[in-house]
Amino acid sequence: MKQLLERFCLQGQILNIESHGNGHINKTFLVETDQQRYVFQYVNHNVFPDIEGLMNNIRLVTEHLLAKGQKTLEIVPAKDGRLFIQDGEDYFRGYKFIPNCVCPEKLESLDMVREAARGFGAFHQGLSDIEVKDIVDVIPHFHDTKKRFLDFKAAVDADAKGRLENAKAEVDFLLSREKDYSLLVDALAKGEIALSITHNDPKINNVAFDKDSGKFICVLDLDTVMKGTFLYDVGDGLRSLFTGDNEDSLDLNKLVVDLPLYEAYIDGYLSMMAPVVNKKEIELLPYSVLVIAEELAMRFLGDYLNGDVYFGVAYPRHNLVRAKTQIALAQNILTHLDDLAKITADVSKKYIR
Ligand code: ADP
Ligand code: GN1
Ligand code: MG
Repeated sequence: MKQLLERFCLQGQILNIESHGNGHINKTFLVETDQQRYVFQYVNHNVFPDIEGLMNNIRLVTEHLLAKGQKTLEIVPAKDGRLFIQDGEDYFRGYKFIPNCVCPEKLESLDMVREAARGFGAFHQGLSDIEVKDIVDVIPHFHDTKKRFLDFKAAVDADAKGRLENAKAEVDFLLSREKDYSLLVDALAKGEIALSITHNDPKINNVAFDKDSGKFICVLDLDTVMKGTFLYDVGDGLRSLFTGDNEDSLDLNKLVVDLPLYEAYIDGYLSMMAPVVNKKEIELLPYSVLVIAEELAMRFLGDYLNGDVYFGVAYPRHNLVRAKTQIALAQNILTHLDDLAKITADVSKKYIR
């Protein structure tokens, strides 16, 4: 790795290299010189076939934020000016280390929820005027829920592994909700909501918080930035907070929509994004969580039916269990849509006049 590092523009002499963080996708290292600290990563080429496009997306997004004086990841270029280097099968890139930060794996408080949402709100707000046409889709159709539904139906029809009989109720539920799947996609296509930049992995461990103050510093892990509506991220961010540690759990009773958590997230988010959100987007906020939960349920269940080809599994029914969790969450949200709409309306009155 030292030889690879020599090919980057680093300040000072390398003193130490060690493994860093808990990411599941990339291999991350902390590199220390006598003057600076850096984070270097082997980018997962299996998940991301177009590393050039991916790094160019990150360059465009981070330059846009930096030009506005916002904190963000900062790429360390190679000496030949490229944004990464390729070494055989490996793709290697670096960022400046963000000092004094923590990226929590677990939710600790509602203040943390509010701060994480503020972080994503600041990210979206900063990017609300970027030229979206230059951003490539590193995973095409990622949140195209209508396409996800077609893929899901194809998996049901094929029943390639004879597993359909284990998942009848879940399949029926997802087939019955077809009308939800066009809510975000059609609003985008009609121009009722803005096409902008989404992060697409808005989990709490992708937010850097200041170790001392607990305030957000910036959003990390920009590999999946693509075009879309911010509602994808709000929906997915809330979805992941609601399922928390239970994404793989059989105890569906634990899965209730936590209204104070929803309020804290929407409050944090709109405190940053209120100047750029429109009425339709506000109306769709509660539905965004529903749609993303249903979409992920279709992805898990489709993968179960296909024989677990996308998501790694620890046992044969793992993806079925995961799908059940998302379905339980979606069903819970369906019974709380009025509460969520009321909270959203009340919070938005604070920020939008
Ligand atoms: P993955 O895609 O594998 O999740 P991430 O880009 O999220 O990879 O990085 C993994 C972890 O490394 C993060 O959760 C964070 O703890 C740490 N990390 C990544 N980039 C930086 C950085 N620039 N400064 C400090 N820590 C970082
Ligand atoms: C995958 O591996 P992780 O947690 O970063 C998936 C997300 C899902 C999530 C569900 C590129 O993300 O879309 O929401 O699993 N990422 C990709 O746990 O497919
Ligand atoms: Mg990460």
